[in-house]
Amino acid sequence: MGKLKELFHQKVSALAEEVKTLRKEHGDVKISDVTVAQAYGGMRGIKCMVTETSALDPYEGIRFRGYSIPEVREKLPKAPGGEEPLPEGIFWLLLTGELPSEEDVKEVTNEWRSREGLPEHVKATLDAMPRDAHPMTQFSVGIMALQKDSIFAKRYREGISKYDLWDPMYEDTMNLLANLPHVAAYVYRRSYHEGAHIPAGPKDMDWAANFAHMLGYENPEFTELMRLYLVLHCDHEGGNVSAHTIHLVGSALSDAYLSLAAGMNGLAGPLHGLANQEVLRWIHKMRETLGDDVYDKEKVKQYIWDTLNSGQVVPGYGHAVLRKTDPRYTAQRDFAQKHLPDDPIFKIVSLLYEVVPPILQEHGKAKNPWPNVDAHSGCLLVHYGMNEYDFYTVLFGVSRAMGTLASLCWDRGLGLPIERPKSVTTEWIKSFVAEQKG
Ligand code: HAX
Repeated sequence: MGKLKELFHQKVSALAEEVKTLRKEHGDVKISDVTVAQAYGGMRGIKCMVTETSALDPYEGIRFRGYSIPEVREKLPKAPGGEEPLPEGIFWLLLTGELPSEEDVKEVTNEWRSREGLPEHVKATLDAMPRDAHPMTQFSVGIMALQKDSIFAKRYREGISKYDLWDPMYEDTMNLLANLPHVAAYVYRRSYHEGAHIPAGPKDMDWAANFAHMLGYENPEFTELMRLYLVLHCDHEGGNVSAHTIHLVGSALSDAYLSLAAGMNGLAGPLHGLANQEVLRWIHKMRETLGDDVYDKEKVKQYIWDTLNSGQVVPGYGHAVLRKTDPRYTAQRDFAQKHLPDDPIFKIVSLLYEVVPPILQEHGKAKNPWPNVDAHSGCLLVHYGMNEYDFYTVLFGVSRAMGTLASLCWDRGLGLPIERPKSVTTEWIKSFVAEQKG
């Protein structure tokens, strides 16, 4: 057993014992009440599930195992000569709760790179799809095609103790993470580069560098961006649509492939991960409409009001939990200020940062007028030549798989049961309310 798997098993076994005691001794302690508004309103704020990998504070933003984004950028190992953290390191942190050493990170790179390689049937499945099928649809289909080789499904079929399920879940997780950049690059090259695929790079290339290489980008700054991008999008506690879906589907003991594909279909919604492509599409339309006036504050304000008055959302702004600027936005802004301060789209993104929040406040609906992660990511990608907006959410998906699959390993290690909340009818709510009031 490698060091990562052993450390994970040690940690999850210890916590499983603690949780057993906690449930036995304090199982009846109330941690949340539910109002009628919450039952109709997307279950906001109800504390009713457990996710170990990260926690989101409305004002401070995400912490991965207790570490903020600036801390993660500072403390995680970097590639030789690089300044951004390696995604292998964040995966180690998410899975074990411990900061990895350079050696640990190398172990993950070696594991992933040794497990990579798309089976022919996966390529044939993707090749059977129209090239203009949305990249997220292709990505999800590619993940499903890989499911045939699920070790979890095979071991379950053979008969496995429920106490050992963490093991094949870990194996599926590692195989999936090894191959997701390959599925993503395959989709990208067939959709936008006439199927001119690029073979994987040398085995000592880190995960993100190899991904950038297979996508067709050799600029070292783009590689650094990929490392940062893949770290920033990796996890956002458990209640967001993609993470929650993966946790829910996994609770039926569906394997990692089935669970991840389901979550990716949720990430493909425009109010969630697809917002990153929508931001660029919206900015592009604004440029077309305003022409040379695109840097004119008053014209931009009017364009934003036109969007709101036509009943549409301003993409990239607002959040279900956050109540301040997303630190993932700030980290990307920091990258832009360092590497592309004069980029014309970065200038628009910066102008929007000034102009959108007061308008959303005046509009009076959005509880959070500040930008989220998706408001910034596209502008960085366009700068390095990735103009295919529809592909952006696939990059998000490759990253999000790290946190959600690490969580799935914990779910099975902790022996969490099938998820089954209670739903009620409006008739039930009406009579319950009448009873309470009357
Ligand atoms: N533009 C216009 N209206 C907005 C808005 C925005 N950016 N954000 C919220 N609102 C509106 C909502 O549509 C809602 O209107 P109604 O009362 O008419 O239904 C009202 O303000 C209250 O919404 P809220 O409580 O502030 O926000 P929600 O928790 O319901 O929704 C969303 C959170 C992120 C979905 C929302 O802010 C939104 O639609 N933003 C734009 C899309 C976007 O950027 N999504 C990505 C979010 C981050 C993410 O998941 N990344 O993957």
